[in-house]
Amino acid sequence: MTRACSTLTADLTLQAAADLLEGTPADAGPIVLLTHTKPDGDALGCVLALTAVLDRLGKATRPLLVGPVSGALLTLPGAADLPVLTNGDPHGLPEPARIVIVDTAASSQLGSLVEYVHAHLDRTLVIDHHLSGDLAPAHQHIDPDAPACALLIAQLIRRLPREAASDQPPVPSALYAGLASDTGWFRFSNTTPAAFRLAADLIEQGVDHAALFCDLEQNERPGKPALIARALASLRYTPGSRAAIMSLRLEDFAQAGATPADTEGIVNLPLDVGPVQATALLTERDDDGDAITVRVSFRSKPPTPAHPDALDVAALAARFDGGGHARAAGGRTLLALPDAVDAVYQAFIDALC
Ligand SMILES: [Mn+2]
Repeated sequence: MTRACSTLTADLTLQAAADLLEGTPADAGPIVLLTHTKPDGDALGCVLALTAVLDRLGKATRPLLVGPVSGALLTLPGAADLPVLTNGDPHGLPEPARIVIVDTAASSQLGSLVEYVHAHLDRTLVIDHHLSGDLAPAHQHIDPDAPACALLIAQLIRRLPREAASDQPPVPSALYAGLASDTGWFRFSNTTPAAFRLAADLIEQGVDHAALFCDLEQNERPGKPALIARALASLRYTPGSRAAIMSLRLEDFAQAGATPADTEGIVNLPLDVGPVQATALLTERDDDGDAITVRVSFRSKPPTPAHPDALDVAALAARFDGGGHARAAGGRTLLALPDAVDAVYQAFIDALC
């Protein structure tokens, strides 16, 4: 086990972060670009955009993703060229001049790269919009008000020299993918005026937003509708339909021809029902070691004039060995699925009374 080297973290402005990257000599080793495991659109888009502009500045870059990466995300222009570490084997990583980590500052989200990062914290720059990180890199720029890390990367790369051509492909579509995915395609409460302004800039730079939506969001596998049907068949409401619970057994996945990755978005479906304030989706998983575990995903609606008392599902997830955000959180339990459903039902009853 590599011991973490202790560093004093300097909070950088985006200009200082841009200067730090621009000033990294190409002959000192590569700039290694990393993000969290199972990258989403924001994580992958940021790595893609930053790699492209640093390449144009003549830097030696070494982007590296820890998979799996969804097939939909791999349709993003340039994404298929990014190396993906799938088997968790981090051997052969270079001695970096710089490590840049985007969209996370949490050791637990680095997968098999955690020791590599801990051994090089003295030359690591983190750009992130989450508050929950435990890494202590030499340099960081953390802005929890940013709707997506892509907004921070967009502002950083504008501060690089013109040769970085930060408005040229594949950068605009990569940043748009990040911004759109973290704001729920501009529907979530984190969709700020700055998010819309950046989206407008990126569309002016040539992003075909309708084509991106089609490739990223309308790209499910054929097993998905069968899995949705099984989840909806399990739907159970608490009294007054204020919360909804769905569950999927291992055999549901097998019979639908679906995988756990296909559950993406299913938890949101009952939120379409007016009185429903919160939802949970429980899924049986056998990829966590010997025992079958049950993953619990929670979602809740934001407060509205009609329903001012929104449910904080992070507090609910804490009852299931998990956590997250007020609107989206998750946990897990070793209870058998029917017992887990009852426990979540009771947790909703307790929280909504
Ligand atoms: Mn993000």
